[in-house]
Amino acid sequence: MHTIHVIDSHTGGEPTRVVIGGLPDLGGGNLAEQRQYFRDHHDAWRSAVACEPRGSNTMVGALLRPAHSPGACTGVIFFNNVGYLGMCGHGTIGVVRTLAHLGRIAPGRHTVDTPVGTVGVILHEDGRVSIDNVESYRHAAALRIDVPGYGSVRGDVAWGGNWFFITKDAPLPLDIGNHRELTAYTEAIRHTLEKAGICGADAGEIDHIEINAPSTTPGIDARNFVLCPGMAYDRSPCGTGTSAKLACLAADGKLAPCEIWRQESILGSVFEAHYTPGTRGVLPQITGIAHITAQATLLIDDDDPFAWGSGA
Ligand code: PYC
Repeated sequence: MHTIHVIDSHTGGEPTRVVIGGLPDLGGGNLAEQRQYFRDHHDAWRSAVACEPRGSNTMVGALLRPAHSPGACTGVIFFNNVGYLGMCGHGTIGVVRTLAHLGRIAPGRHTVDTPVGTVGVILHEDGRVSIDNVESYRHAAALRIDVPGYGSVRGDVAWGGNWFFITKDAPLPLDIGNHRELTAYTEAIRHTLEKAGICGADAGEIDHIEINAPSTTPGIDARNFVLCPGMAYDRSPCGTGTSAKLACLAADGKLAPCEIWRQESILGSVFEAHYTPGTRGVLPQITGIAHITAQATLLIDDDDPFAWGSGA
């Protein structure tokens, strides 16, 4: 029987499972190299943690690793039911809240190493967490694609720690009751991009599709629906998706530096965001809150036919 120690939380409704012990060693190297080693040699452990029957297509795992850069409070590798993420905004908020729950960090400023760079975080006294995300930028503006069954869709390609296609074009209102139709639509966009060979910089796969439209909620700027790589929608406003959106707003001159942008998710949970100018794009800061939901030991019994996860 193998045992894995985890702490679960959710950020605006989106789960994060922080792995605090029990996974095999990933050797040395930076976080990107360790993520590659995880993928090449120990991928079964990813699916044991994130896939059914212990996880689901909404689960984001966060494997804690020793800090790599001087002064960082931890390193982290994010993964899900189908693979690995560069960065994860809601997940970082979950990691910081988990470290506070474990008594490993106090309120104040810290840094966290990820495979796509070191991010600054602030744990506020009231439990909210701010992330100084990696530099985010727009790669392509006002791209038009012809999506079978839906017609012409216009959107931007932007980096926010993951690659996003962001469109305002929505076939239906962004209401939770429409989540099946919105999932089908965003899946069709993803397949169209794949078929057309449309990528981010360095052939980066665009594996997040975001519909972002003005919100009808007073005091909120926009509502989004984000399709994640495992084909589940993000219950949170998506930290990396909000960062990519800020980069597009800044590039269009529609949001000034330090101006607050309130982004709500399809569930109505909210991240507050702003940016300062970067060299290539913007340096976003995203603020949200996570709540701890469980502290558990996962058991992996080799006699169980689904011990290492089932499906995707
Ligand atoms: O918050 O960045 C995020 C995120 C990515 C995938 C799910 N959530």
